[in-house]
Amino acid sequence: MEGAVRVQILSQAGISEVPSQYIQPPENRPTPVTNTKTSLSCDNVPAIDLSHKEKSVIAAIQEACQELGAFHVINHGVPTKLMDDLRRSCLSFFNDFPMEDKLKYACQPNSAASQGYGSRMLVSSENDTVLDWRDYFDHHTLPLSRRNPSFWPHFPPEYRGLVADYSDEMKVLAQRLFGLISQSLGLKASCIEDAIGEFYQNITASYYPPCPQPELTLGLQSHSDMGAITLLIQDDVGGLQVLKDGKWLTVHPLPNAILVLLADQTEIITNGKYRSSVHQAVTNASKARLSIATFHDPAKAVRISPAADLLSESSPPRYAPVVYGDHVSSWYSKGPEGKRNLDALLLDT
Ligand SMILES: O=C(O)CCC(=O)C(=O)O
Repeated sequence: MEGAVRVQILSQAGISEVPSQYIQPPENRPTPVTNTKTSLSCDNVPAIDLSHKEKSVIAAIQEACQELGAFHVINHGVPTKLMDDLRRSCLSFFNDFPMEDKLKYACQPNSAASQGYGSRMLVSSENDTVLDWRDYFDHHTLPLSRRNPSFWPHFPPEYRGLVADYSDEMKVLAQRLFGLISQSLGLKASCIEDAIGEFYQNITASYYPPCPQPELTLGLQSHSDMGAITLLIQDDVGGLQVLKDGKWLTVHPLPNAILVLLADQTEIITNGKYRSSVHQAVTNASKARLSIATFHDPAKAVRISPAADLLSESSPPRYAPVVYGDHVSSWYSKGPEGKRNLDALLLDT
């Protein structure tokens, strides 16, 4: 369970071998990013310019969603300065302040998805759970009633204002993307947003300290996100990979871009026409890496099922309806293992 150990402490101790809990079984170990035979380049992760004509944007989104479930957006309207300031501020929280001060914001032990400073994502107490080489800070940002800024770092001083401003910008962008994604399937623009209802938004800053044995570890294990859509920014270090046709594509950082990752509820609502993106983060030996993911999810009580307008006799539902909170509980207790919780909802068609 969530103890006081943070990966950064291990990394800073100068160990030459990672503790055994962080060693992945051979089949899950990363392929070296430099090995171009097995790790394809990110040219396959398209960058979609949102300032182009809507018709061409919708066509590009349709292709990207069908091919990969992941794409960059550029000219997205989110101020570059805000993205840079937030990245700098999050990095400063992890790098510039004493551990004892940071631990005042520690996540609650034994509780899934509690906000705060943590390291261990799953609530499973099984000893065989392999740990991620990652520390994080998770914020509950929307609806406003979930916000408890006293739980957000008071240092560096600008941190809390930046998270609040960034939350607003991400909400607007997520709404715009849901409209475009719905239209790319011939649905009315509000279709996906209507299915999700009020957004539950979390912002998670992930910090991956240098790792002495990157070939044995993962910064974040293979998973698809359980909600509806994730908007991710990263620094220039790189380490994110998305799965395509059984191979890991490295998503090289694209300055000022925002990466869009389709998540499980969008796969259900689109009846599998669009798949959620399976992704993982790898570590490296020399440089800490930072990413900031903004998750947009339904409320726990919302029941998600394939959109009626996509169903017909020749296109029956492929997923059983699910109450979102049940999907979340299953994800946190069993672990993601790629997409096993979503696959469990697949119907025989
Ligand atoms: O660090 C990354 O690039 C991935 C983060 C991520 O997948 C997550 O927070 O769920």
